[in-house]
Amino acid sequence: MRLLVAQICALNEREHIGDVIRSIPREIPGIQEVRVLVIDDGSRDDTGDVARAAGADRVVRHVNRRGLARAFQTGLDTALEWGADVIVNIDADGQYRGEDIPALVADIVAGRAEIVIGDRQVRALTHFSPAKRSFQLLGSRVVRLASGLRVSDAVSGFRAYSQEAALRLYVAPLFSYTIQTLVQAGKLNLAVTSVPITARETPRPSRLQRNMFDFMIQQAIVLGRTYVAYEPMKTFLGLALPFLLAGAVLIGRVIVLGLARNGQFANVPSLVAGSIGLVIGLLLGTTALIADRIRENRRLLEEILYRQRRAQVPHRTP
Ligand SMILES: Nc1nc2c(ncn2[C@@H]2O[C@H](COP(=O)(O)OP(=O)(O)O)[C@@H](O)[C@H]2O)c(=O)[nH]1
Ligand SMILES: [Mg+2]
Repeated sequence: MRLLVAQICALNEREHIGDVIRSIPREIPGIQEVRVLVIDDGSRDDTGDVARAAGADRVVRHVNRRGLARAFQTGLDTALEWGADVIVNIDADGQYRGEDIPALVADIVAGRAEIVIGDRQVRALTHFSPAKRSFQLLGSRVVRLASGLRVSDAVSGFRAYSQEAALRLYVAPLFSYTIQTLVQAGKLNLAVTSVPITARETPRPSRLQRNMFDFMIQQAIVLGRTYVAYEPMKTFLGLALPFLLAGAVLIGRVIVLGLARNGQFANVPSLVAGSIGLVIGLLLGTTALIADRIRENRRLLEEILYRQRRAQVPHRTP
């Protein structure tokens, strides 16, 4: 493959980004050229200058902070403009080792995968508190259910994407890209594998999460929104069904009791509750139909976006 782009999304990372950039190998088996791309998300410090001095080939700057998800998409767009065959995302805080990149991209270079997740082996990460470890493992389990993928470390920021995967993915400007991209990859049937990597301790305060609880809520919102966009029928019919069933049972009860009393229909509370259940169920059912049409629309838009981006990529590998 011709070009590997290592992209680094950074927010106020002057202290660590230089070391990260210097740790990225410029020669990787199966790759002709390695370039480093930094997306500086409106840092208040001199992250961009430090990155350039450390050897970054390009620093794209958002004048204002637009968030990690948006920065990630800016990175993919820029790397594709360069004609990247493989895009590696690595964090600016030194949590991941540039030295692990050759192992990370091996499956993509060999044509065995379209996305490779660097698996931090969370179970054995002693610098994570037991609570953080449990929540991360639980989160990955939920992402496995939602995406249908066998991923063991869903929020790892150390990943590699093939050009095809980068062309197919579209990251909405929500909280973060990690879970969105996995749900999309699962629903778009991209080939995802994991390789074990080393994760270092990063003592500086997180730029992304205020605290663990906030992080979980934000990620749950991202997961919910992305899942509904791809599985509207399952979601809304799943919600409608209990209401329809409860409504039918309650109204059935009124009718059966009424018939047993020779047509004297009495049970008003059941009748009211049953009717409300049926109405809510029907509304959710209608929502399912409309959302399913919107899903179809999204499919077409994704295909248009894919073809348009593909047409703009220079030097495509056959
Ligand atoms: N562009 C951009 N990057 C961010 C933002 N928040 C975090 N990052 C970067 O995303 C990576 C992961 O953030 P980090 O603070 O290490 O998150 P944590 O590892 O989950 O605590 C680092 O490279 C950060 O510089 C943001 O709002 N915008
Ligand atoms: Mg970090």
